[in-house]
Amino acid sequence: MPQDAAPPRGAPASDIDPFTPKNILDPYTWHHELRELGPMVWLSRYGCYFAPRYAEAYNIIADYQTFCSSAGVGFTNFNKETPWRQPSMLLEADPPEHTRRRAIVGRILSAPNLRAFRAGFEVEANALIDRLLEAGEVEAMHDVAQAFVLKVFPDAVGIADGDRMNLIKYGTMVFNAFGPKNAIFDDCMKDAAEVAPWIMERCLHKNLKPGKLGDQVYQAVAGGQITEEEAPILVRSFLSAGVDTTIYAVGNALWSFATNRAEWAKVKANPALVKQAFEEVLRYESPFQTFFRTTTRDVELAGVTIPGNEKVMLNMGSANRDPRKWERADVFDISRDVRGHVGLGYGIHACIGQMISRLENDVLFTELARRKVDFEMTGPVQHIVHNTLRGISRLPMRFKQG
Ligand code: OVV
Repeated sequence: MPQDAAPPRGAPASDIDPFTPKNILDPYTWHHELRELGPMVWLSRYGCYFAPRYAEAYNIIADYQTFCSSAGVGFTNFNKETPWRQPSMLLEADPPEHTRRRAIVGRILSAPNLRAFRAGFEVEANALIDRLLEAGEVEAMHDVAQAFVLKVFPDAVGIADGDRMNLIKYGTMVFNAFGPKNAIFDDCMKDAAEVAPWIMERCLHKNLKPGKLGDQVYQAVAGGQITEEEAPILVRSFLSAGVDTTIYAVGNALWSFATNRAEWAKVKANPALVKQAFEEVLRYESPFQTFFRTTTRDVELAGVTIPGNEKVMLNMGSANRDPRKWERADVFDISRDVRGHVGLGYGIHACIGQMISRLENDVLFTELARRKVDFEMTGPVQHIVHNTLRGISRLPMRFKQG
């Protein structure tokens, strides 16, 4: 798999493969090993560098000119290989193009512009909670996380009902494609020929409900701020980035609470803690784990010289559990000072959808807490085997009135 592997200069090498099913299912063991090995590690199997600790990950994200995004934020270097889809105009772009587009989309996804959605999300959350209490035992990924997010988020974008599982299939492709082209990638790309055109069709103005978030992107075309060609690709970003991430965040939150019951007890006693608890979920079980940057020049970092046009791997899950930064890093503690976690990245490429994702989580868990709902595991959890995301595929749970 190595691309044209450059020799490591001053970096310790490791032959750990972050993308085996075993290492995907237990990421924290190899994160720990590689953080201990050094601040910059050469992954010999892939011919790329990895910055496993918080400090270097932070510095790399900050220096977007040296560590660029336009060559892709996956393992594939767009300077050397053609990407599987037209690059994202936000994620896989650099200033100045990125800056202009981000300003427009950022306004659409800003907290003030999203406020109008809260009441509707609350209605959906309460209807869902009624169903959960009625059912008792559920598979919470399907019956809670997917049920809620696949209802409220596409509605907010203005996507018609029907076939919404395609959104999950597409997100799975997009995020797995950030990894190497392994069996995980091949497997999820099987449906690409049907699902990718379905997504692009949903991004056309005529298929977006007036007044919702997708339509608002097209309003910016009318205002001359973005071009006609950019609009559907920007709407595509909503559908690429907003579905799986939030579903797994909800699942990771449910699981973190169910396995740390004292933390849920705190939230139930004081629903105002939901917001800070969610930040701790993003630190402790970061849904978006692995991504890459590409060097635009030779650069020295932590005593290691990285040549230009090389991939550098980052892992937010590893940075978010670096004991150099966090006390009791492996403990889920909603009372900790969680500021500075990089679960949503930061800087010019910080998650642009974080306000709507936070809103979804905030509404769901606030309503659960306000109604004093309890939930517990009724069987073993099963995590997803995924090149990029940390999430759950099976989460058997019982919901009851606490
Ligand atoms: C953050 C993110 C993940 C996946 C896709 C995109 C963004 C996009 O903009 O398409």
